[in-house]
Amino acid sequence: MSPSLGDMEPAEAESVYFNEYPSPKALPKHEALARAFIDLHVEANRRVVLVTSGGTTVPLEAQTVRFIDNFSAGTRGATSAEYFLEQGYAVIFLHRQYSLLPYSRHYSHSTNCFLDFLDEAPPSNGSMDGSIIVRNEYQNQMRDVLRKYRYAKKNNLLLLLSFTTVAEYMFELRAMAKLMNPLGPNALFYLAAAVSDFFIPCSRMAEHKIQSSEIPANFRDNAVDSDEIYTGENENQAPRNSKKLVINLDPVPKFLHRLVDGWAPDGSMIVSFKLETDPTLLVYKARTALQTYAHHLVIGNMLSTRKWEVVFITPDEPYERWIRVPKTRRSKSISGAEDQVGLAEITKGKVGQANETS
Ligand code: 9Z3
Repeated sequence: MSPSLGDMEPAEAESVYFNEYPSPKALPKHEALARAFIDLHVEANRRVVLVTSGGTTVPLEAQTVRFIDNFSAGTRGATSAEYFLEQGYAVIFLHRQYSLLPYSRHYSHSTNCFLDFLDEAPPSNGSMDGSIIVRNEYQNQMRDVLRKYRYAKKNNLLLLLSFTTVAEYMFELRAMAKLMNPLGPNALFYLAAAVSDFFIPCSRMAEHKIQSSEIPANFRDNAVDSDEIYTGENENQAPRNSKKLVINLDPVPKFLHRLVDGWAPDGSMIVSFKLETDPTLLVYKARTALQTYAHHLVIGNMLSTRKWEVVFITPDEPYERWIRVPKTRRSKSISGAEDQVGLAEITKGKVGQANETS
């Protein structure tokens, strides 16, 4: 049996993993865009942050009908990107396709349909139809968001790049980190994306849609009748005619090692997130991650309270610091878009600020 990627040295796991997958089709275009973006900001001596956001998918079939998804709407990433822009960073926003984006997040996935923000003005100059305008109650907030969005666009401060699968995410992360090398200490990595821990290697993935009902024998290759169907096993071990689906996943190599030791520029700052549901594990897991990968900051959050509290785990004092949004500030914005713990602290290069409690 060949060794699992999880048992290999990080550098070996890297070469095995990246050799197994074809590089994403969009990668050359993303690299060209990122290179131009980074050159511009190196020239301006501006700090650049790579914000990753949203969940990765794990396809069950090469021609994918079914996939496993990781929880994340992209609120943390999109909100934090706005804070980074406010603090003068240029932002590469590497996000799950169709997840929340900076600025448009206030309207795109809000409790209102975007049409609810609009109105028709009374017709003028003899016209039958009035212009479409923003409703009165949304004018101020929308003007503010629009100005910030326009400013970021006009000054080329925000680059949007998307991924879907965990493999695409890995290729993009590696490519972006390497391209960011000329930034040196002006580079920051803020890894809020919810990255799957398990995947099916290409070599063991079913090509076609996994069948749940009987397929006549003359349509099947090497099929064995059984009550179970296996995916992630070798093709000839996998009965194609069955009732139960058994999925066999491998661990995704821990690429944070490679980011810290190989891909990211010397002197850059690396911030990762740790998501848990069991409160007794959160601090332990976040601290273990920090010790294992030896980066700069792990931000721990619980699924149920992630919008109101996070814990910063640092290698130096204070080691553990909780930041909580007081109950009175937990309201939704006028658009209905939810806000999150304001991680302005990180964007200022500080850990902890006004709304913290311990
Ligand atoms: C997070 O923990 C993010 O804060 C959330 C944000 C995904 C909870 P939303 O997008 O949610 O605002 O809905 N991200 C990191 C999750 C993750 O996959 N971390 C890995 C782990 O926990 C380490 S890289 O093992």
